[in-house]
Amino acid sequence: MTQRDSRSMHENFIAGRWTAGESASPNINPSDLQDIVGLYAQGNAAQVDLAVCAAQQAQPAWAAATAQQRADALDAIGIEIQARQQALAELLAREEGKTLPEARGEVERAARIFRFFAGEALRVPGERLPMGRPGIDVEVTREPVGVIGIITPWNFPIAIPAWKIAPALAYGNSVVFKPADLVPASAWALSEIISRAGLPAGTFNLVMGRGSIVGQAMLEHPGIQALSFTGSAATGQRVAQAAAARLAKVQLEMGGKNPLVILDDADLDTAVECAINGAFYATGQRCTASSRLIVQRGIYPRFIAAMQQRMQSLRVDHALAPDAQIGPVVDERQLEQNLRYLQIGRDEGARLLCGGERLTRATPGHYLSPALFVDCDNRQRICQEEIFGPIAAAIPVADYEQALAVANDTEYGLSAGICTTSLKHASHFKRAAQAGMVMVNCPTAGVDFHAPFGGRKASSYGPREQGRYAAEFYTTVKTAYTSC
Ligand code: UN1
Repeated sequence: MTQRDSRSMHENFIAGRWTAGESASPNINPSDLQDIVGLYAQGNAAQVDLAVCAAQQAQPAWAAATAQQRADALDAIGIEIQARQQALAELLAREEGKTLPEARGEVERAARIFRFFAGEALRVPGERLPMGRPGIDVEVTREPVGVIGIITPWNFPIAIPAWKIAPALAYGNSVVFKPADLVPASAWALSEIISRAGLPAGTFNLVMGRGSIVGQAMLEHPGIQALSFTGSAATGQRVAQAAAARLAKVQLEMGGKNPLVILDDADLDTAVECAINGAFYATGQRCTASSRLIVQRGIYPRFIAAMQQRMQSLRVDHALAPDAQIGPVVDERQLEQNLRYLQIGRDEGARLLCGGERLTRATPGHYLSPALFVDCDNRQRICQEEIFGPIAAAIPVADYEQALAVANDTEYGLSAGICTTSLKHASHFKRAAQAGMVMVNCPTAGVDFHAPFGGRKASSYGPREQGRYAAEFYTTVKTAYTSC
């Protein structure tokens, strides 16, 4: 299986045809560096150009298809993803290092997103306004934007592509899709399913390869009217600048430094579960991860003791091991970044209570035990900079007011959580947290596909993703006046 896969070449999909790249690169399993998931094409600027031209040519026919035809295509994609859930989950776990149950959940999410947007294709919003002037009818409709460039990160190899591609297609746009270079297998499998859904050739294009080559060519291509990007804040800035320079529409989802506030009156078990899940599941590699645990002093010693105990029982192992709870870090570079931040924390005087050690397992992989810094100060770099690994910082605070101030004292604003049994504090936090998403007695990570997703400050830029709010980015509004 491994041998066959490692030899098989996975090509780009351009203008309805599978097309070899300029070169190819191996996709390596972070749980077992000897396991090659497959060879994946590396595209170039010329292939981006071919894909954009094909997308431009195909888009009018796709926009002219009936809403029912678009809905049926998206539904068929969702149904096939669901039917192949186990195989797709194994592939995802193998290439990214998420545990199999987490991968299964992600694949299920991707399937449901396609099925949700199948319905949305039939519910494109529009309205007729009352006449402002006598005899002049006013209608507001939403039309496709045109060609959408989609650039996705490595941490959700199928769900994030799904939540950008599904609405793009539902609303009648065509797509040029570049998945993260580290995890092309799930993206390729998804593209293969889409390639058989009966879309006009060129409506959907896959160009795999490096951000600096394929991504850059997409940013600069005048034929792409809108760019949707999820990734680092630094790259997001470059995407925004390139989009602004040629007046393309842009939607950015970037980093987070999400606070989870734990008040004295919190249910301890709930608080520990939220913190463990939010900080360490998916190896902490989520922009919604709870990387700052802001804990009131009355519960602080009990909370820290319970965390330490829970952390010692967390099983870090091969993503496909039956009892693994936390998989490996995605690659060597990311592991080195985690180790660097562990050192930065120590140098800043934070106390590393437990974890943060490289682990060896039966197969060679990037294993790291989840780490908890305690007695932290929010001004420390480990409390301000996104680490994107299984590392959390606990910050003691005196009261709710201080907790809120510390929670908001960050350049990011994606997700903010609070564990409390006080309705007063929960209600106030929902209003006062400077974040796009607020979680009460639930982890900061893990969101629903039918609700808007996005943040404030340096976390997000442009319209929200997901749910019916996705229409804002993937359509453009037309106002029609008719004299009657
Ligand atoms: C989630 O927490 O369920 O890159 C989703 C990320 C986010 C998605 C988080 N865009 O981590």
